[in-house]
Amino acid sequence: MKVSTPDTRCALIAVDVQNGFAPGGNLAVPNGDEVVPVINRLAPAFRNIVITQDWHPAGHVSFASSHAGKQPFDTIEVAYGPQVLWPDHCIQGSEDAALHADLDLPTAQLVIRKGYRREIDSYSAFEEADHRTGTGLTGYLRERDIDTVYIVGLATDYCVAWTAMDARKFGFAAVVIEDATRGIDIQGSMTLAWSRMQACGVERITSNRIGGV
Ligand code: VGL
Ligand code: ZN
Repeated sequence: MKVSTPDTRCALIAVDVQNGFAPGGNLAVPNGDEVVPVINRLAPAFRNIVITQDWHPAGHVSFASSHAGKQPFDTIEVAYGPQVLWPDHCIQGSEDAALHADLDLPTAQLVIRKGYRREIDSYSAFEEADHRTGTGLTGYLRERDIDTVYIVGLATDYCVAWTAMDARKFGFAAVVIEDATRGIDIQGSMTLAWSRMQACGVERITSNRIGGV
C-alpha cells in the first residue's frame, strides 16, 4: 500500500469541525464528531494546517427561516443559482459556530471564515457560492508555495467536496481523507459529491495512507 508523507508543499485543511455539525448541533452531521480523533492524529504529519469555520450572520440567505414558507433541505433559486436551505446554524460568535472543543490543532496557522455575507453562501474554503468572490485562500497557499491540499472535516458532500473541487479548479492537487470526513447525505448528495470530485481529479484515500503520523 502506497503511503505518502506530507512535505512543506502540502497543507491540511480542516473544514468546519464545529459544534454546529457535531451531534447536538443545529446542523448535526451523523457521527460528525468521529472525525475529531482522526484529524488530531493526522495533524502532526503536516507542517501547514488551515482551519475553516462556517460563519453566518443572522438572517443568512441559506437559512430556511429567511424564506417564507420554506423548510430546511428545500432548494430555492437565488441570484447565483440553486441554494439548499438549512436550519439556522453557525451564527457568528455563537457556541454552534465554535470549533469542536476536542479538536486539537495547536500548529494551525490560518482560520478562514466563510459564509459571512448575508446574501451569499460559501461551502468552499476558496470561493463563495457566487463563483466570483474569493476568500483569499488561493493567494495564501500560492504565496507559501503549497501545491497539495489534504482535506478533512465536515460535511463530505458539501463543504469538503466544494473545497476539494475548488482546490483542483485553482491548480492544487487535492486529496480527501475519507475516514476523516462524514456526510449529510440528502437526496443522493454523497454519491453525487464523490462522482463530481472524482471527475475533477480529487484523490480519495484513507488516513492509514498518510505517513509520518
Ligand atoms: C455546510 C451546509 C451548510 C458544511 C455548511 O460545512 O458542509 N453544509 N453550511
Ligand atoms: Zn453553512
